Parts: sequence; C-alpha cells; structure tokens
Amino acid sequence: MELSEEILLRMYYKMNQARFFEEKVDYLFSKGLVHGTAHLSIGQEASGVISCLALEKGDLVSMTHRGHAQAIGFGLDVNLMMAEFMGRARGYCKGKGGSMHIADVQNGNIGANGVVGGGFNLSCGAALTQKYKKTGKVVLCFAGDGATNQGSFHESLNLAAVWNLPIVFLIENNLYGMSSPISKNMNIENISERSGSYDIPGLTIDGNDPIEVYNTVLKALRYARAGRGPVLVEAKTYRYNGHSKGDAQVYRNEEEIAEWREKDPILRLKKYLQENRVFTDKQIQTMANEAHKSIETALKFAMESPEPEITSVLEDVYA
Ligand SMILES: Cc1ncc(C[n+]2csc(CCOP(=O)(O)OP(=O)(O)O)c2C)c(N)n1
Ligand SMILES: [Mg+2]
Repeated sequence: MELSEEILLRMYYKMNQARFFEEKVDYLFSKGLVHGTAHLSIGQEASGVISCLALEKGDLVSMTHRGHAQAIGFGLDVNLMMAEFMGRARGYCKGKGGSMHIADVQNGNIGANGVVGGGFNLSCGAALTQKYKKTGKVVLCFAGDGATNQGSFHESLNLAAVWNLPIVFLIENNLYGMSSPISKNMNIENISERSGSYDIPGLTIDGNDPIEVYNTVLKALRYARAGRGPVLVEAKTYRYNGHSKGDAQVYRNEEEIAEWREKDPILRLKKYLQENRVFTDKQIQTMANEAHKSIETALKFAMESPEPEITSVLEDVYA
C-alpha cells in the first residue's frame, strides 16, 4: 500500500523521538539522577511506535514493562512521560508510578504494566466494553515473547476468540525473556502458531521493517474493527541494550547485537525515504533534529517540575 508523506513523516519523527527519549533515560541513570529501573526498547522502535500509528482516534492500547516507544507511538506527551520517569509531580501518575506505570486511561492508554502478561486480561475487558457499547474501537495489546508462556495469554486468547472481541495482540518477539533465549522457553519457532489453538488469524512479520509493521497492523485492526474477532501478530525484533539496568548480558555476544544493528528500523526507514525520494536529506535531518529538541524540552520540563508533596503520599491509593 502507498503510504502518504504525512504518515511517513510521523513514522520517522516518532521513531527518532522514542530513540532519543530512551537514550536520555539511559544517560540519566548513568548520572545517578534516577532511581529504580527501566527497560529500554532501543532497536524495537518499528514494532513499538509504528504499530500504534495504525490506530484510529479512540482506539485503546495496553503496554508492557518495555513501553516507552509504545507510549510515544500512541501519542502520549513526552513532557509528562519524562516527568513521570523522573518521579515528578507533573508526570502522568503524579510521579508515583515511574517508567513501568505510565498511563493515560482517560485517553485510552490503559497503561504500562510491571506484571509480565498482566495486560492480556485487562485488554480483553477493555475490548469487551467496546463490543458491548458498540463503539467501533479496537484494543491493541502489546506483550513480549516471554509473556506468551503465561497462562493469562492463553486464557485471554481463548476468551477473545470465543467472544469475538475487537483486539489485536501484538507480540514483540525480541528473542529473549530476560536472559532466556526463546528456544529454551518454547518448542515452536513462530509464536503466531499459537493462534491455531484458538482458531484466530496469526501472522509473523519482520518487526524491524516499519512499512511491513504499519501495513500488517492496519490490516489486523481493520479485521478486528469489522467485528471478525481478534488477531495475533508476532513482530520479530531485538533490543540492543540489556534487559534492564544492571544486566551483564553474558547470554549473548557482540556479533549478534551487531547483526541486528544492521537491520535497525530507523536506518531502514531513512533508506526508504531516500531511495524513494520522499524527502530530501535536509528534510530528513530536520525531522530528526526536531525529535531531538522535543526530548531536550521534555527533560527541562521534568527538571523544573517539583517532586510530589509528602502529604500526597496516600492520595490515589486504591489498595
Ligand atoms: C508475572 C511476572 N513474572 C516475572 C516477572 C519478572 N520479569 C520482568 S520482565 C521479564 C521477562 C519478560 O520477557 P518478555 O515478555 O519477552 O518481554 P521483554 O522483557 O523481552 O520485552 C520477567 C520474567 C514479572 N515482572 N512479572
Ligand atoms: Mg522478550
């Protein structure tokens, strides 16, 4: 499918924004300016960002613990994201959630989730609501390869199938669950094969190809929106950084990382834009510069935001 200049511009800008956001996150940790942990998805920007660009206004998304790119693709405000990440009161959760709990429920972002596989059931509930209220909206549910070994994945696919729910399960298969390669955790090569057990469509795609990701997710969303039920999409991709902070990465070698860097999704889109003469090199550079600037602005916004008041510690506590 021919993609408009407008969507190609959004793809390039937002993937760069996600990359710069996470490079900044990494830097802030290295300087000891942030506590706790974060999971970077540098290298996974095509599956994380681009899938969300295929959504329509009003569609919902549930994210993973590795959710920064997904959030930026969905359109969350990078100022509020950075403030949340830095534990500041102007953040999405008033600075009390941090990286793994960024959410904007009013606007359809059900949230990132520290519980691996925790988004499947929530997504089914949200999709059931859309069906019941006949909103015509679809839920895009992100998960990792490791999460598909959880019971919640199988329960949710089964329910989504028998209830014909408007939901697209987007599995970012980055080949590892923490330090375990997928071959140690499952006997199949393609996770999309698991769709067969529930008699729903299952697709495996090159998750580092922005155009393929966009076209596939768009089709899957249309299928679900038309009332035909859920779709399972497996996007094969790779994270260049460790699982989270403090990962010595003894389970893989430099050659493997270098091989995947050759397939970098941002460089691939850049090449596509150049080869098809969609934009000039100058325009491409300007888009990247603008994305970079937006992250510098976000950091300034976060630094200027106060920390939460100690008196607010029991506010917004549900359990
Ligand atoms: C229920 C649960 N079990 C274990 C963990 C610890 N944990 C955090 S991330 C992770 C690996 C998840 O792998 P995958 O789903 O492939 O996502 P990735 O980290 O590769 O993006 C595990 C086991 C957790 N957070 N929640
Ligand atoms: Mg994984």
